[in-house]
Amino acid sequence: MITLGYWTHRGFAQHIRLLLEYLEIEYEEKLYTEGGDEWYNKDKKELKTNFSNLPYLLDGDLVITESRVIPVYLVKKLKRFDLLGQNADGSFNINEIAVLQVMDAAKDLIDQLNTLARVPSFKQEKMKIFNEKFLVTLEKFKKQLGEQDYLVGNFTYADLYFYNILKYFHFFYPEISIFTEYIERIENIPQIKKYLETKDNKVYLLERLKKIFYY
Ligand SMILES: N[C@@H](CCC(=O)N[C@@H](CS)C(=O)NCC(=O)O)C(=O)O
Repeated sequence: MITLGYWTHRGFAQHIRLLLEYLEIEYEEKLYTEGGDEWYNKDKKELKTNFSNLPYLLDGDLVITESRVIPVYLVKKLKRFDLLGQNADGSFNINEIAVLQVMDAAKDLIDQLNTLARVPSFKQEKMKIFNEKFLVTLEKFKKQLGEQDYLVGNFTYADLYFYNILKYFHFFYPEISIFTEYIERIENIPQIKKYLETKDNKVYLLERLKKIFYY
């Protein structure tokens, strides 16, 4: 059985949860209470890896950390190379590079949001910040998406990563409709739909963000 360890919120694990659901992999979650001792004083020390962190994934004796690496392991394990942008047999396809580019650009975007939304003046200045900081990057993603259904054409794990970031944007900017059709498309993927209807928003509330951000 696969175990995903993380805090009781979305954070760096949500796209992995979505991928596990998408791939219909049986898994259990080890949820840590933030500020609790169990992670820092016990499991973090005991995890058999040089890079002990949250999230982690356990698969038998294998311990994998790093939130953008865990998805690679999962899709390789299931030989769903298409989800990496590769050809179905795992051979090189230029889309593989596009997936990595999109992942890096998306990481920069969420890091930026994460930083700026913690500034006390964020609430007052959020529209100015949106126009000055985020719009230009979001426009790039819009261009990347173009008329395609997904970011590199076919569905890849980068879509789940980017989708999760869009949900954060939606949280901070509910008045702005961005990537609405794209979000709907992802939320209508049967496995994702089922997850959203059953598990999502029960434990991993975005509402929690209100406590840590100046919002
Ligand atoms: N580069 C790592 C960063 C992981 C990270 O910063 N995890 C945060 C939660 S978002 C944490 O609380 N880690 C627990 C720890 O530092 O022990 C990744 O992407 O997985």
